[in-house]
Amino acid sequence: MDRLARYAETLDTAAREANATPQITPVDTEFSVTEAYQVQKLSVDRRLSRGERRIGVKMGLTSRAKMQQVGVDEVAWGRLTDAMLIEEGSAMSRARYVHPRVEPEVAFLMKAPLVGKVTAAAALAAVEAIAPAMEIIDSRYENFKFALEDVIADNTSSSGLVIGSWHDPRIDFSNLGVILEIDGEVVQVGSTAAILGHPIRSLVAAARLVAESGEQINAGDIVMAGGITAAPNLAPGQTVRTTVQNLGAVMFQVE
Ligand code: 0L1
Ligand code: MG
Repeated sequence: MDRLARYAETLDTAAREANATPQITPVDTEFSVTEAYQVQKLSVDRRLSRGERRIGVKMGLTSRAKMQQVGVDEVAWGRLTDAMLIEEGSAMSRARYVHPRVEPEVAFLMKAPLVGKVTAAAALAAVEAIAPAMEIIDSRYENFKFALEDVIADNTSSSGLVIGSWHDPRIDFSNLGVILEIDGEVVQVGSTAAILGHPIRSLVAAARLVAESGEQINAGDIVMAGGITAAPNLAPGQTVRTTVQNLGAVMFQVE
């Protein structure tokens, strides 16, 4: 097994067993972003070979705050499978994750493919619907610490998603107020504008980045646009709710 396949196996096992693993970059100082995306694909391919189904992509590092935290000025993407879906209003098991956090987001449902360099207008024309959403991020690395290459290899920390009701995308969603509540207490407040200034820019970036890996966004795909606020830790017993102005609320429980 070559080194990239070894990393993919380690990260896949860490996710399956909910056990943290050391970062790659402190030891393999030559590990590149291109190789990291190859590891991500190899790792998600292992999931697909176990019967999981690809359902779309997630965008990460889409806010200035997140880019500064990781020390980058480029967004990253990850792959979503049906096993990551948490039904709206249901409970997720904390024990299945290493150290999960939650991000309020919006999600796009695609009605047409998007490939490579596209305009914002073309991206919007390919959107069937928009929904309030939350992503469960769960770095498989110890202490939730990583360099850019590490986090890309780790499917950009993606591990779960919850989607609310789909809405007609022909509304102005550039600057909608967002509230994240845990147990009825407001813990984060933000705006969809935190996603690259306008969430549609995240979809434009997704089309470009996914094409760089030789893939495309397909009709029927879900695209998670990116985190809107800081991501609080999740603990058993919590009720977590995100409300997006004009799009309504989405919630789940932690058990
Ligand atoms: O979805 C995100 O923006 C998170 C990307 C990875 C960084 C992190 O895990 O905080
Ligand atoms: Mg996210």
